[in-house]
Amino acid sequence: MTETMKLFYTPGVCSLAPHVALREAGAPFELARVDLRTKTTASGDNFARLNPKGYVPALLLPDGALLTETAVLLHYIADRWPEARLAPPRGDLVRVRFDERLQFIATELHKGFAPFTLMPNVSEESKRWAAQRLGARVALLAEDLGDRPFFHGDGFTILDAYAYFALRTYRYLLRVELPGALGAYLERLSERPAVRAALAAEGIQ
Ligand SMILES: N[C@@H](CCC(=O)N[C@@H](CS)C(=O)NCC(=O)O)C(=O)O
Repeated sequence: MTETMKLFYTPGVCSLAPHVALREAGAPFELARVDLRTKTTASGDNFARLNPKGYVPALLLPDGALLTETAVLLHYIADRWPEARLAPPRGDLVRVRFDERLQFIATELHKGFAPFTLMPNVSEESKRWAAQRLGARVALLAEDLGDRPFFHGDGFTILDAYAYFALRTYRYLLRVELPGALGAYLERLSERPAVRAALAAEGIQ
């Protein structure tokens, strides 16, 4: 049992999205760093025993419940701290469209990074194929954003938290410029106090 929530994270990976969202929400939480190679935490705990999925992010609630899956953590944070307005209210098509975009980032971008991260022995041809698909999806995001400041409405939401991780990772892994206004969008998000604090806490730039 813990007094506050505990976010299990690894610097710079997808756990950055809920980490930023927790800070944007002003939620009380602590961090536990996970070494994904050894599946142990910085304090020496067996992470794989705690989370049999073996991956981050995972959010341990004060009652001992463990939440996993980036999109689920983001929804949980938005629902738990509604005053932070990190997602539109449920019940109409606006929310459905919002969730559709979140799901797109989760399944079409985030999970598309594997050939450049986890997957062993990927051929150059497979990498080209994967890069081309990712590029097409990022182009759709650029079209979707247009010249708006955020992906939804006029304030930061969990969609931006997930997009921040995904676009930053895409740019880093593929060493490419982001299309349209996405580069400027990413730079703007980087200046947000919550994002800066999350990056500093994870020890990354
Ligand atoms: N389905 C999970 C996937 C999470 C995931 O891919 N986590 C990566 C870091 S971005 C990880 O911990 N990989 C280590 C592993 O799979 O062993 C989610 O959406 O949160």
